[in-house]
Amino acid sequence: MNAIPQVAARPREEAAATVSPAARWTVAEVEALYQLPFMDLIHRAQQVHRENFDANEIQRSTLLSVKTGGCSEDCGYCSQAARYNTDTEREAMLPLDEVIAAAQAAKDKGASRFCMGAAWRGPKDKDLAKVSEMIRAVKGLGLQTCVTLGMLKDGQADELKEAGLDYYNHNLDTDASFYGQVITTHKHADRIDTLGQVREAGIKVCSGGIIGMGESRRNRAALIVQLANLDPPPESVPINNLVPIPGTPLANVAPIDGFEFVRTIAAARITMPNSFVRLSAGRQEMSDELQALCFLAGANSIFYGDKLLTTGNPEADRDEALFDKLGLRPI
Ligand code: SAM
Ligand code: DTB
Ligand code: SF4
Repeated sequence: MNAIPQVAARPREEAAATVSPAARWTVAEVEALYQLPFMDLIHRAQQVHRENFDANEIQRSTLLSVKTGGCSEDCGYCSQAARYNTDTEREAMLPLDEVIAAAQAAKDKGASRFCMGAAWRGPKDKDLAKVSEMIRAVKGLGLQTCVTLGMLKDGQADELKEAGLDYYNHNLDTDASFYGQVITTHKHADRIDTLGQVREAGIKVCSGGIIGMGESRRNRAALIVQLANLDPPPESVPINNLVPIPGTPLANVAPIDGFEFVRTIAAARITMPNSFVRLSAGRQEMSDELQALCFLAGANSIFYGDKLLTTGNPEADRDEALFDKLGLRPI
């Protein structure tokens, strides 16, 4: 008998009639997803995934840190916060030719998108002009472009759009009610504000979070709700597993159980059926089997290349071998 509990199965029409479009999912509904038997949850996530995507296709983005370290913010997980004593050295902005060379190499390896990150609270106007040059050049190579530069001020998103930016990454990172335990130098609401500016400018939104920072399951469910209820939801949803960085306040947090991480991917897939869900930081520490479970739960994007921003990522060869074993195709 096929008795999969149909929690959170509210039809869209009903949701639209009874709830404002900006509140499609409740925390209770997403918690109920987490509580499903694992097999039922994965089955449900696979169903949703297959209704909206080819389940054997994975999108690949390559990251480059174009301005590393020395950041004013106090994000408790981050190697690049100036105030923590980490192994990451502060570096000046990369010259344009180095960025172009890295983007070309990423394209040659098979990435479809190139994402440039800067360790800023937000860009100054003169920084933005340089990043805009980078975007123009990377776009010129035939790659999709993404940047992650922190909080934006009025007009800055328009400038990025004008330069040819496809995606802006800006993570909600964690539940609004847990945010203050991880970050105090800016607010969850500031992140939402920047996402609004990105949307207004007609740039696609990439926004997700970090799992395994000591948050509760309820916090995880609430983060998923806050992402899914963005109107519209982000096109791209990176789910990072905390990479513990010595010297940061979160260096010694107990790692999250792998199945709980997979459940989070499944919850993201079910609540954001049309979004690419990216299995993001933390892949280097995962077995091939755990990654395969994440793909089964609906992840259909990865960061590709041997480095994230400051930490390691699986070598491209290991990813190619995994794709071969699973019959996955890059898009
Ligand atoms: N400064 C910009 C900002 O905060 O949006 C852009 C760079 S910041 C490093 C981009 C994202 O990387 C963060 O929002 C966070 O989700 C992720 N991240 C940073 N350090 C991480 C870590 N140690 N483990 C997992 N994810 C991390
Ligand atoms: C995202 O969600 N994860 C990426 C990207 N967006 C910018 C960054 C992960 C950073 C992991 C830690 C590091 O390499 O410094
Ligand atoms: Fe700065 Fe971004 Fe790191 Fe926070 S996550 S310290 S804003 S680089």
